[in-house]
Amino acid sequence: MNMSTSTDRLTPLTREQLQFYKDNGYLILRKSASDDLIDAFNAHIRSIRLSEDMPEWAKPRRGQDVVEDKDRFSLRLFNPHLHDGFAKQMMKLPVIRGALAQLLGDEAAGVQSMYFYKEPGAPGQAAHQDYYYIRNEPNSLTAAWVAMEYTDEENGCLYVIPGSHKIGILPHGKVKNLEEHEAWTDEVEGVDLSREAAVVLDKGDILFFDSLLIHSSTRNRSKRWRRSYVCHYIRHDSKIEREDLKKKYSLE
Ligand SMILES: O=C(O)CCC(=O)C(=O)O
Repeated sequence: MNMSTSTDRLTPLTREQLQFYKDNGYLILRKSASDDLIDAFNAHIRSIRLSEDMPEWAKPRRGQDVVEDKDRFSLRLFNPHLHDGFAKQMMKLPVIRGALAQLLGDEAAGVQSMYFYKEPGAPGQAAHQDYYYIRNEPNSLTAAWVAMEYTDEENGCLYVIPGSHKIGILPHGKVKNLEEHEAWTDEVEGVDLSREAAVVLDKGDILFFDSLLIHSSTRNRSKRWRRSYVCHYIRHDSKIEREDLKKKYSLE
């Protein structure tokens, strides 16, 4: 990938924020995407899901037609940036590009995107480290989790263990609490999860986190959705193992 190290990108992070990220493995940039932009993207995804001939990539369940109308606004869209221009532009937000370049020391490239509806009643994801799922060398994997609406403990916000990115990669096993978490993922083992702290975000806030940070989310116990757009990035010169995520998207 031919990527110049351009100097015209944003540098949104202060020295204090960079130090906070180094110490804690995560960082919140408040109100970093405008309400207008978030509303437009939510409406765009909604229109894709409302379409009578919904493309295969956008379906809540691959290979299955939508049976009930409420299913149109459920689960997630996996890797919409591969198929949809708006989703790709949201992956490339200048503030994200700039922050990642500061965090990683060089230009980042996008490798994965997920738009979550997390509808009322939907389970969360058990505690894990993203590097367990997305191996890359040298490891520079970083997430940008954009709140597409207000998210708190009630509608299934993210929880993190501050500083846990310093422990290194840990073994993962079967999910323990199936009441709370999806069964198809794995759960980190040998960690005191009582240290997890809720990350309450407003619409347009962006949470950046390290691939070794232990994080999870809880079931949505509210009557609201918990929409989020979560993209994963690596430094442009890191190499990724998974075939399905091999395509790197320049953020320029
Ligand atoms: O948003 C969530 O509920 C889980 C997302 C997550 O754990 C991840 O993207 O790694």
